[in-house]
Amino acid sequence: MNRRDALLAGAAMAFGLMAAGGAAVAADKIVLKAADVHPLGYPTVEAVISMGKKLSAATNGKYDLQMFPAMQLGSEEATLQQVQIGALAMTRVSVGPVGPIVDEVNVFNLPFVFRSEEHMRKVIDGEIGKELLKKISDHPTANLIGLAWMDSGTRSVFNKVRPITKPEDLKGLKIRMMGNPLYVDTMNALGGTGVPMPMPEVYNGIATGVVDGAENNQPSYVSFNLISVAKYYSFTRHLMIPEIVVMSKKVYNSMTPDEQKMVMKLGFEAQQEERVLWDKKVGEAMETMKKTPGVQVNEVQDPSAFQKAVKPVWDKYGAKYTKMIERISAVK
Ligand code: BDP
Repeated sequence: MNRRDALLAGAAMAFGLMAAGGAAVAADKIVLKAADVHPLGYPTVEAVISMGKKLSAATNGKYDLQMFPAMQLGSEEATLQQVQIGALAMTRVSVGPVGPIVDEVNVFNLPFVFRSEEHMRKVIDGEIGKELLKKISDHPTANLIGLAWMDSGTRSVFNKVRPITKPEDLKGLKIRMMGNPLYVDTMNALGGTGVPMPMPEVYNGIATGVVDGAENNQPSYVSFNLISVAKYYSFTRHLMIPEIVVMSKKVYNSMTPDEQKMVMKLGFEAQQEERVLWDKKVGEAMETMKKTPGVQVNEVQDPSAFQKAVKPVWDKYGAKYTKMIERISAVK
């Protein structure tokens, strides 16, 4: 490369970086950086990697996706901020931390809003799912593009003190919740004390007794190794929070209209692929929970007692979502 070419390449690279941020331009290749708190092999991570491979193939190698898994880039709140400013191209997060940015999605964060996982999948695949992704993309200051929903099963409480069979058992227990006031209120309504804490701090938080436990789906309980610090896993099934893949608006806007269409299409395919991997992962996690010494898994006595307990949360947050809640319930 002569000096002029080198200068031009340097300028192109700088321009690319400025224009696209999280999309680093190397020669004629654009690397889209993506993040996830989960490790390689976890359904959400694999589905996004597969989406990247398809995008690369569809654009003759113009785009490549580089995944930073396992909290390498920090908490979901941190990666979301990086996507918002364009330092990262994509991140897969829970709807939890998106709620404080785009209020409309908080409807999915209401406890017991879905009847079953099947119901949840129908909702995210249908009109409502598309509409809420668009709300994220259309939000004037979020700087995010809603690409896809993913399945994250059902969340239940685990702790290191005792099995939870009824809401009263949560009394006096400090339970880590994701950083969204709605969740803290949910845990308080269920009878425990909700403590907001980013995921990277949870293992130590439980190990050192800052909190007594947390709540999550079975795969996360196992893969974040929380199973080794909190032995009682109780099926309270209080939250069913979909995951979401968001892209940086800055990066998206740097793509051609055809590429943008392609990304949206591949997003929906990733949504379908992830759930196949998800069902398998839940089965594996349940196996691990059964055979790990000391781990006790229990059903609660009366699931409706937990549903009744969260009425104050619905009173406080549900009103503004009345129409959307009706539409969600109407999905059969
Ligand atoms: C897991 C979600 C992940 C969240 C985590 C949490 O997949 O996005 O970060 O829960 O509780 O189920 O923070």
